[in-house]
Amino acid sequence: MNDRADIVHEAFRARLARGDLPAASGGRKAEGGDRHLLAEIFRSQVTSRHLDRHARTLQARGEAFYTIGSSGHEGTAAVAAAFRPSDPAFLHYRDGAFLVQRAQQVPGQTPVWDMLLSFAASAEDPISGGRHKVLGSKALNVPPQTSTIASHLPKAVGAAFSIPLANTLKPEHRAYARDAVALASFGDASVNHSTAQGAFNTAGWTAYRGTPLPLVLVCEDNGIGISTKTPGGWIEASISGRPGLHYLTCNGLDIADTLAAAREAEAIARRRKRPVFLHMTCVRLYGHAGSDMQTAYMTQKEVEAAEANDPLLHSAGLLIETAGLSKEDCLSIYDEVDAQVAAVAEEAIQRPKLGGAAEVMASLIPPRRGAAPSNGPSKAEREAAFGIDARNLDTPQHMARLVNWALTDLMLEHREIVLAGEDIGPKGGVYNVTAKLHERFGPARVINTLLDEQTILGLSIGLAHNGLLPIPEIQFLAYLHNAEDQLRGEAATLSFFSNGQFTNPMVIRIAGLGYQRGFGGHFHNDNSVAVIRDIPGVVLACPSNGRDAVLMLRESLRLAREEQRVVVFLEPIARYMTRDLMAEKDGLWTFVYPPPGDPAIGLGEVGVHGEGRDLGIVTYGNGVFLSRQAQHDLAAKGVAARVVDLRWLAPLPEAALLEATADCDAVLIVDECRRTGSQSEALMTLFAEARPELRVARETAEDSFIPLGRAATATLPSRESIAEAAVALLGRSGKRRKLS
Ligand SMILES: Cc1ncc(C[n+]2csc(CCOP(=O)(O)OP(=O)(O)O)c2C)c(N)n1
Ligand SMILES: [Mg+2]
Repeated sequence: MNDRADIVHEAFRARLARGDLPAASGGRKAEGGDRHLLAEIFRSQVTSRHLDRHARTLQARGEAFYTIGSSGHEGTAAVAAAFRPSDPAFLHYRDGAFLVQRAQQVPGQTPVWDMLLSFAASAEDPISGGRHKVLGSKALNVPPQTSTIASHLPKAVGAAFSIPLANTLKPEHRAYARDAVALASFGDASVNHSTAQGAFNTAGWTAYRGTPLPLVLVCEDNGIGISTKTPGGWIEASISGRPGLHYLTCNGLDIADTLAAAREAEAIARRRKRPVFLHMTCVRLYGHAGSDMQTAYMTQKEVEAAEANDPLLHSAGLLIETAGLSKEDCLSIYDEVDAQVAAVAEEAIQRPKLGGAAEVMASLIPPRRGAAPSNGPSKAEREAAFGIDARNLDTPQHMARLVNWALTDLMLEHREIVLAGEDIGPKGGVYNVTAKLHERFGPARVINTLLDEQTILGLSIGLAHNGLLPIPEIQFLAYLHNAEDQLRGEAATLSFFSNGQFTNPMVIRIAGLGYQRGFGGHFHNDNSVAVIRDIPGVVLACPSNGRDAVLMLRESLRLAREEQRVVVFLEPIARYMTRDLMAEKDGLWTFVYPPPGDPAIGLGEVGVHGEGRDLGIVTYGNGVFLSRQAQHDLAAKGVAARVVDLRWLAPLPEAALLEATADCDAVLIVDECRRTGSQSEALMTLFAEARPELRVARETAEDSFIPLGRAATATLPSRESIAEAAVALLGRSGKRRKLS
């Protein structure tokens, strides 16, 4: 008998039978009226324990996958008991007991059955539909979390932030009660992660400024992260003095103490709207996960010391001492639940698994939701909001102003839209795109965030959970990388792992790409979007001009609002202020603002400029601008080209693109992003597969970062290089060449 789970199991029964129970911890005492609740908590703890044990057996039989247990952390059941099931809870992976206990608060729940289905990766698993072993439940307001530690903390801050905000903005799809509290739990080692630190900092910063934030952060301190020990006293030393965070501590082995501390935390968060850090000490039993051999990094004595502190023994001792239960009562609860879990497990493993790729992928794209029809902003509202700008609505403008106006109209039309980003407030953003919005809509809807991209996206995810419609801004494309996990690991996976039950629709505006004159270097002129393009389910939009930007932003907002999509809206910085295309003062890159109600540019619709059939130039962003110039130059050489503006980079508008180039003799792909990993690779493949006979070439940026100064565009496609590549593709004469 080597498995530590068996050892702990036998020890529990034997010690209970002998009455060899740990002494009372000396922590806070339960109130008289809590006896029944403590017994219920004990049952939840026992249930979670047996779920762990049977999951291990199932895994050994090849019937369960990825077991990471809650054993030792069962004190979380007492935390759950202090909150309402309507309080959103973003849970640590060791919170089985929390989930079981919360299920007691809602009629009709079957947590054992549900969790076993998840362990068995059954398609009937009610939370992930068989996609992962996650703790979660729609009915219990527990969104599933990915296994990336700490990545759920920024959105928990956002969810807490959304609660008072939603009281003001009253979004149509609001999910949380007026006085809800957001909860998030995590391990002690996770506290060190920069994502966690960022979330604590944001929570503290927010409270320090006096902004309400009903949030409880629960640190489950078992003293170790996989094999790396947390220095004794570290959590308290590093957290307890942080400004804005109310620090509380409790003994997670003592459910009376934990319940009392959790209630205190709940009261501070709910009544005073202050963030609380609840530090719960506990133990970890059976090692980190299924196959972990603890003795590689812990002494036998340490392992046994943790086991001797089995929380179930502590709870049994407490119940016997204070709640009138006998040893026999505790033992019979333990054995009865064991038998129940064993029986349910045998049934759960029989349930169907996910079939083919289509079933797996069914929740990558969230379901559509009903959204109240809107008549658009009223005339009076518009006049008030646009103010002096209204005079210019009929004169052509550059992209920065057109995007600003589109945002204005969208914010007038949809009260639930909230902007969030660095310097987007009174300054109006680095490029003035959000100018006057702060003044027009106030600081609640135009949030000047602190300087942390993870916070910006996490905040937005949390807002979206509560029905608000965030439009976060990342100041420069290169800085998305500081937070890409919030997009890739969090926002994009939520629908997938929750079988479409939880969503976080948003439109992330990012200023990016190259060609800025006299400014930048590689961070302000980053030219790769590979990291966005390959995320399943995410829409990537990239307008090339102001008119398209308006019409695509409206479509992006619709995709988020009605289809719950996560959209990245990439704005080419270099075109923000561009007015002219061919010659000075020609004004060809300015456009009259298309009023609300004009048909939007739908997802998958491409733009076509010109009718030339010799060559189709397929491009996007700045490439459209340069290709239009090259188109002009090529015409002078007798080459009739058309420029096809992709507009949408992910998913690629394949059908529309093939149609737009169907009668072209050749195709030149102009891609301003770095050759490796650029959209040109996908486009070359598309044409090779769809039209193998077609002559196709590409003109891309070099695999280089962008330098400063005069050489700023040296590695990028240019008007001249595009024309040259076109001529080379078509043959020296530049004349149309018949296909053989
Ligand atoms: C960002 C990230 N890095 C690494 C891992 C791998 N990993 C999973 S759990 C874990 C340790 C977490 O320890 P702690 O926060 O103390 O939680 P515990 O498992 O002890 O409850 C690590 C390193 C991960 N999941 N996510
Ligand atoms: Mg730990």
